[in-house]
Amino acid sequence: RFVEIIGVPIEAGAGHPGALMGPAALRTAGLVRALRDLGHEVRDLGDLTPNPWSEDDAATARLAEITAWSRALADRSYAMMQGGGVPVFLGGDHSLSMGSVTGVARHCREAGTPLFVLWLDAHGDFNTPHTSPSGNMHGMPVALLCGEDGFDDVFPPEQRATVNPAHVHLFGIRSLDPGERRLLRARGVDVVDMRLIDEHGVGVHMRRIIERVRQAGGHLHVSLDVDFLDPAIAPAVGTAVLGGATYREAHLIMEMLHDAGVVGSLDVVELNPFLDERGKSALLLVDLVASLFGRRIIDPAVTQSQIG
Ligand code: DIR
Ligand code: MN
Ligand code: MN
Ligand code: MN
Repeated sequence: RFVEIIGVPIEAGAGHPGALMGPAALRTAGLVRALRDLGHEVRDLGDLTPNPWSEDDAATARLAEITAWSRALADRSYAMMQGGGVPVFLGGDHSLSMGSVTGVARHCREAGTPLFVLWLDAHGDFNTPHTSPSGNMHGMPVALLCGEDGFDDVFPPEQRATVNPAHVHLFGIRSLDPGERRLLRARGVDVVDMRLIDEHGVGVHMRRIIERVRQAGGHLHVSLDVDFLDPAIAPAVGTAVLGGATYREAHLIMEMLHDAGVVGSLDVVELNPFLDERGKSALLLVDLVASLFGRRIIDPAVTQSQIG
């Protein structure tokens, strides 16, 4: 299968400006070349352009902008899925997943394929307009995707994705707001927080999640928020939280996902190049995506022969 890349330069969902430069920074860091070097056919579709939105009312301008992007992206994401490639959505802030996953979910629903979501993030992104302390929509996409109330402006109900909350795996979590924590518990979302990762290691939980997707014959959508990573290795985020995933934890996740062959679509979001240190975070993200698409330290046949 070929890989199809699309930039989604939106920052209206974040509290700090800068994420709209994310797609450009990921391209500059060599994303397309890294995937081609692995032997993949890669098509770069450039950046998405939404329909114009009205900014007359300052109070609702950000909502109007996110709505325009979400609707355009849901249509494009669905078309990319129907085309048979593996779509990679370059953010842009995490509100873009409202559109990307809505399109993926529509494809999966029509194809009768169970959809699972792996959300790699410091945050739960399960706020609604009623629970959000900040009002920033990058903290809300999982709630929208799981059918929570308060999002009728973004998608009319009949166009809304309905992702089963029991098929969502939040991973790397270390910051939840009180309202979203209550909602996550009530909806039965699987939350692998940093405490569980520290105690068991990422491998245990990744094996559990991968096995579940495999047994269902499912499609796994991976949504990678830069703030999943520890800010020491990925400083280019507006909402850094200490105690994130290490370099090897992140690579191991990508390597296991590649070997399992279950990933059908990917978001790489929240990169804010304005806050980066000489491209360090962008380069790390490119390396992680390369691991997800098959880059490995040593050929598995060689390893096998050495361990018998
Ligand atoms: C916070 C931060 N929970 C909010 N969320 C972020 O604004 O809802 N998500 N930064 O990535
Ligand atoms: Mn499919
Ligand atoms: Mn986050
Ligand atoms: Mn996020």
